[in-house]
Amino acid sequence: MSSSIVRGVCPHDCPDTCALLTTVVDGVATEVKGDPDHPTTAGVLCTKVARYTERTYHADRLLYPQKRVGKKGEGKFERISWDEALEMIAAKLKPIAAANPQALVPYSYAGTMGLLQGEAMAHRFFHRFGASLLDRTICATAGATGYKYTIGGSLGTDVEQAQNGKLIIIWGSNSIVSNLHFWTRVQEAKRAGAKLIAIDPYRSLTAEKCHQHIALIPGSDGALALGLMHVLISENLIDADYIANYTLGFEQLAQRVAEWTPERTAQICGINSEEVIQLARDYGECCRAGNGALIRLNYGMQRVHGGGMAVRNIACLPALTGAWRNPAGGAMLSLSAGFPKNNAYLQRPDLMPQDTPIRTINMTTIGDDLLRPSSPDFGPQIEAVIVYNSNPLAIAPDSNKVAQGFAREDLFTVVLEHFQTDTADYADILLPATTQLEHVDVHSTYGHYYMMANNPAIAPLGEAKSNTEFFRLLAQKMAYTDSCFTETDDQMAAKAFRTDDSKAVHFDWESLKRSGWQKLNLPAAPFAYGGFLTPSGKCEFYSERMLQAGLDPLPTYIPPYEAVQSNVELAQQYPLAMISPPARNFMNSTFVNVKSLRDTEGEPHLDMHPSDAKSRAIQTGDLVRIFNQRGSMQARVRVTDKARAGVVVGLSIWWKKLAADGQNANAVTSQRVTDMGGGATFYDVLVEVEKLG
Ligand SMILES: Nc1nc2c(c(=O)[nH]1)N[C@H]1C(S)=C(S)[C@@H](COP(=O)(O)OP(=O)(O)OC[C@H]3O[C@@H](n4cnc5c(=O)[nH]c(N)nc54)[C@H](O)[C@@H]3O)O[C@H]1N2
Ligand SMILES: Nc1nc2c(c(=O)[nH]1)N[C@H]1C(S)=C(S)[C@@H](COP(=O)(O)OP(=O)(O)OC[C@H]3O[C@@H](n4cnc5c(=O)[nH]c(N)nc54)[C@H](O)[C@@H]3O)O[C@H]1N2
Ligand code: SF4
Ligand SMILES: [Mo]
Repeated sequence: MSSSIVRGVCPHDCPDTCALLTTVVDGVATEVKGDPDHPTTAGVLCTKVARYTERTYHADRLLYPQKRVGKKGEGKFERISWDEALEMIAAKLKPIAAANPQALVPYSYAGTMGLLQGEAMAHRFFHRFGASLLDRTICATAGATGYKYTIGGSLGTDVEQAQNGKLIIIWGSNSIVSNLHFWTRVQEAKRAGAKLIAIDPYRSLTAEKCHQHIALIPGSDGALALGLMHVLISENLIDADYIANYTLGFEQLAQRVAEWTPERTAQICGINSEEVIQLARDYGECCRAGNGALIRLNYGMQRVHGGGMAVRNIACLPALTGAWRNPAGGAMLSLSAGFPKNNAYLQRPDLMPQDTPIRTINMTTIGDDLLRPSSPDFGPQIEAVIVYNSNPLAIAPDSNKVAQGFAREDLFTVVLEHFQTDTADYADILLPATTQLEHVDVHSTYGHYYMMANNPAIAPLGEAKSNTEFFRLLAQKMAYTDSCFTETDDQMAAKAFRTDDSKAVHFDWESLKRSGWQKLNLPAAPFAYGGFLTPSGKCEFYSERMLQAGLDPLPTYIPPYEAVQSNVELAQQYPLAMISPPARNFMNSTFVNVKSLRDTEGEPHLDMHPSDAKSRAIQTGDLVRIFNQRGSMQARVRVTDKARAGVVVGLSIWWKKLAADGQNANAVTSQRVTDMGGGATFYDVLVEVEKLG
């Protein structure tokens, strides 16, 4: 019997990016554990990944290539060989390459966050082909753009400081579910006397455990931040010295927020003016005392029309009060800009055709875009899609449109997957992909500052191939001779970070593979002495770049597209706001097919406030139909005051085919995009709910 422990990293779209230790006995992975020595993982994994072997060795794993034999969406396939599969794909792609390469579109997101199995060989292939570019907006671009205008880039407080905070505001995030290792540190801070405040329309698992919960109306966060700035300035709870040295546009900001009285703010947010005033005082006084005041803002607030502006407004707060001075203060959204990724090398944008401008397809609007004919405006109709690391049929908004698009008989679809997902059912060619236990990868993260290495623990199951290997083989079939298509994963990993950047001078792939993780060189408090990444080097309360982009250069409030307050007409038909944030036991739509985890979630639920349930004669346990102008889905109701009145909550994202009616929350969400960054507006939705039969 041979037994070993292999160092790896959790590949999922989670800020924690845990260091894994996989036990392998006679070539079989028997257990996956968290590395006790890695400071942020601290030996703990979430329940999903603690069961990783269950997912890896799942009886439904795709093990060999297949071609479609039934109708699109039916999910009927027949086994073929890898060589046949690659020949068939190349035969479809070659005429497209000759006529109009932009008719090919990649569709991928964060099934794995690895820099290799994500966008390295894949990008090289699509760039060389001349395919359309994909704008990966489905998650984070609204907030990232708002944050960037204000702070300059995705940098913030080091999570390893969070336990030292005295006031921690968890704003639009359910940390217990989606950021467990941050929550552990928050607990430590709580034990040391910190105050915890959650800002969330829903009393989430996390909000339940905070000292205070401010249950605002979805999409009103931008207004709340304006009201807080009003109180901070009018009560002089600001840091004049920090403002004078490290910010731009304070006078204009003060003028702007003068109109945002606590009363006006409270009315828009659906809360009390005392809550606005008290929150501002707690925050301002904590900063004044020099204590760590940390805002953990996350994506909850930015999946609405004004999501980018909301993040921008909140990002102004720590500069206004000098919270950045304390390493445990400041703000955390994504920390991804800490990593000097060598994208020019990994992704080779220089391979793109230089003679024609390449169009960009927004992944959020894939439903409409698949249904668009050729036009001078749009360019060529989409003729082929290669899907990897994503499940658009389940996760993209307005999914009836997405299904209609992928059902097009004249569309050629390749899907690389671990399982036969909702999307795989629409594939013409369905290919088996390796999991993190079966391939090499190197990772940056967005929730801590460690570079991470993943060693393969076991051989690929069946005939599964890694994404990099697929694109290498396809490049060969397309007769691409560029040497970058023969590089191995190890060769690519060795150059993943730029060692000419002081943050990663010590990066060495061979030693990273042995240690598993290595921290970047970064100061403890990133903006204690300014040094923002904006053009002015200051925190920009006033942003010239926003003005140039046609946006208000100052913080403002942008109401939701669909809300009782801002869309009175629509609200007469569909009076309830619906949000569909992550369920604890799923990772987006990943893990929904792992029975033990699905059983824990039970079935699709809808949490509904007693007043909304009563007026519709709905009780706990009733099956209901949730619907609007775009579609409908069924769910089992839980009547609970966890949901604020007027807001219904359906934790997501279910596989549609594993739901009784073949639908999920994205049947009702819309393809409209955010104010900046072209992001999805998943939580900007009005619906009506009725009891079924
Ligand atoms: N277990 C688990 N973990 C995950 C994921 C998962 O699916 N499952 N997904 C991963 C991914 S891809 C991401 S992007 C992150 C997401 O991480 P977060 O952005 O932290 O998302 P959630 O933890 O769902 O927290 C969002 C919270 O925002 C609230 N919310 C909704 N609308 C609003 C609003 O308008 N304003 C405010 N203030 N709050 C609002 C919701 O009720 C919810 O409690 O989590 C990652 N981690
Ligand atoms: N209603 C609603 N919709 C949402 C959200 C919401 O809160 N509400 N959240 C949105 C957010 S934040 C996000 S990030 C997106 C997530 O959208 P996606 O990134 O598409 O996430 P998943 O649903 O997890 O699908 C990832 C797929 O990649 C596959 N995969 C994993 N590793 C590999 C690999 O190495 N190779 C290949 N070929 N495949 C692999 C997995 O099996 C899985 O099916 O969903 C969005 N959709
Ligand atoms: S999903 Fe997040 S918490 Fe769970 S193991 Fe992966 S990185 Fe850690
Ligand atoms: Mo996400």
